[in-house]
Amino acid sequence: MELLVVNPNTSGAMTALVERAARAVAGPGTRVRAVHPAMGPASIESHYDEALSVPGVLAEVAAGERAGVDGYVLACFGDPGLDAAREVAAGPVVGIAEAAMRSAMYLGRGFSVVTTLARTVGRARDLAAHYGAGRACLGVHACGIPVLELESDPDAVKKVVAACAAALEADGSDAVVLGCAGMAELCPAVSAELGVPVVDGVQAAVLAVQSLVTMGLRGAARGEFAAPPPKPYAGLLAEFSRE
Ligand code: 5HY
Repeated sequence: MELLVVNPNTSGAMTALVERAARAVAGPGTRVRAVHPAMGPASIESHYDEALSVPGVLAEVAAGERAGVDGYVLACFGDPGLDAAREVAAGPVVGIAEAAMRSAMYLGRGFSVVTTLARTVGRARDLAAHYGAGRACLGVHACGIPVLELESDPDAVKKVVAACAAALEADGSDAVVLGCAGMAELCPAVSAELGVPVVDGVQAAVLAVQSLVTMGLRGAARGEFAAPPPKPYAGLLAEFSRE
């Protein structure tokens, strides 16, 4: 099978990072490619960033459909454009926030999320409620590191570990969900420090999609997630017109 990991921001370094993390857990018969759009925000840290990342996500999914990709991972913790991507993709599409939260719910009564900037905490809370994980999500916290500094900040692991330890203490939770694709490679060091399950959404999502494809399950194709009705799009979005 071929899986496409879409990094919704335009950072080549983060795309390479999520590809490494994804390939580290993909099965022997699974080919994984990671891509990012040619258009959109360098990182996603606001509702504005997220809204403007969606056309790029949908352009990459459309390219994946032309290439016959079997399944998709949206590698941004806001799961931007997830529902729209499910309308245009034949195969399953899984967002890293949803996959991480569902995985954490297997591991205990409750989990904490540690994301990047405080302003993204609300979005993570909304997603937990949206995915039916509201009761298990005992708290959402920020480590205060901007997305693109996760790789360059020499103290990133120390800061993320401290934020996770404080979250576990404050929430009384059993596990931690890392709230950014850019934290994927920090996961082993953080879990070694904390001694509790630490979930990386990139790997959780790759394994979820791989399982769905292995079971022969494709995305819902009728009703709410049927292909979008054909219509013309104008201006900058003309390429999204559907016949
Ligand atoms: C992410 N932003 O995973 C989110 C993290 C966040 O560019 N990739 C991003 O802070 O919401």
